[in-house]
Amino acid sequence: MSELNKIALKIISNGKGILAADESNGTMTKRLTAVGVNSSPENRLKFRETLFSSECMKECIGGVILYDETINQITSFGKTIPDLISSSGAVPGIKVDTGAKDLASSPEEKITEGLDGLRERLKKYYELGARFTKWRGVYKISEKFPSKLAIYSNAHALARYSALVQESKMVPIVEPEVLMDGDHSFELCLKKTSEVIKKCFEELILHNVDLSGIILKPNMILDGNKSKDKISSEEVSQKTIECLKDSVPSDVPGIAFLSGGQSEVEAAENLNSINKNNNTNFIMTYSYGRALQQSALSVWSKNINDTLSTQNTFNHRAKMCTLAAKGKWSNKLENK
Ligand code: 5MM
Repeated sequence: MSELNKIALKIISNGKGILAADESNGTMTKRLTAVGVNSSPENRLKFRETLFSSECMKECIGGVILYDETINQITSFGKTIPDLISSSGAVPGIKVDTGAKDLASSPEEKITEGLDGLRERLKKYYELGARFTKWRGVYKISEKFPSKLAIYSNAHALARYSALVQESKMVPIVEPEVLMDGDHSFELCLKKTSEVIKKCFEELILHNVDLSGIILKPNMILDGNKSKDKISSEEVSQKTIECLKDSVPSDVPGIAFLSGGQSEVEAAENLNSINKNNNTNFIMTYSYGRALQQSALSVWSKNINDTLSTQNTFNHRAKMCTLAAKGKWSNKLENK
């Protein structure tokens, strides 16, 4: 077993999942403003250290994805953030892309940037304690999108990023996200997601990336968020598994889904069905941002000093997601 494979398995085994707390300052400001909290570096740290000190960090969370500001912060009790995360047994990770920009010659689409100077930044993050990284490609969906150009250029960037990350002895999370925005059907989501993931692996293989030392972070197969239809949880799991079986090489140890705008309960229910029906060798778990933090943020915003209530809310969400990662979640447990 390679060192990279060991790290990947430590993050995603035994029902553990990933907390995606890597919102850039722009996104975090939107989230905090929406609940009436001032987005200062101190408040961003306070919310995040409250989550990272929660009980569920030991049982449920295998890895935390951080943003550059957070990985450099010191907690109110004097620990570095990576030390706080490691002390619960979880692995600190870091988002290393610098965001999605308009794609030249197809400006309605995006290309993710951040390759310039990446080798040097990775060295610094390793020294700070990071052992895995994340890079997200975003794809607009409709009959004509994503274009071949967007599919190819994002796959190429994801592969170049992954090769550099493995050279720095860290595990790359490869996140190709076909967005939920639109009135498209789940059939179109299946077709486009398969095309996107297949191209990613073509490029990863071309760049000699060790597939046993990556984690794939894809979207689930869903109807668009403006569609009048809504696929059932059972169908989500069947179509998602069909897509991954057909497009992901078997060397990949695990798949950690993004929540993509699903509600907290939907994201747990769909992951649960996926695990109940999982007939592959892939570990299937979560790497949720909104679907792990939304309720906790709302509770925290009512009193930012109420650590206990915030942590209780976060503990419950993480526990539900971990049950779902084992196929043991139920509505009854959700409402207990
Ligand atoms: C946590 O949000 C991440 C994006 O932040 P920026 O847009 O500020 O860079 C995002 O990459 C996230 O990690 C994934 O999309 C998963 O998050 P969700 O909320 O979709 O589970």
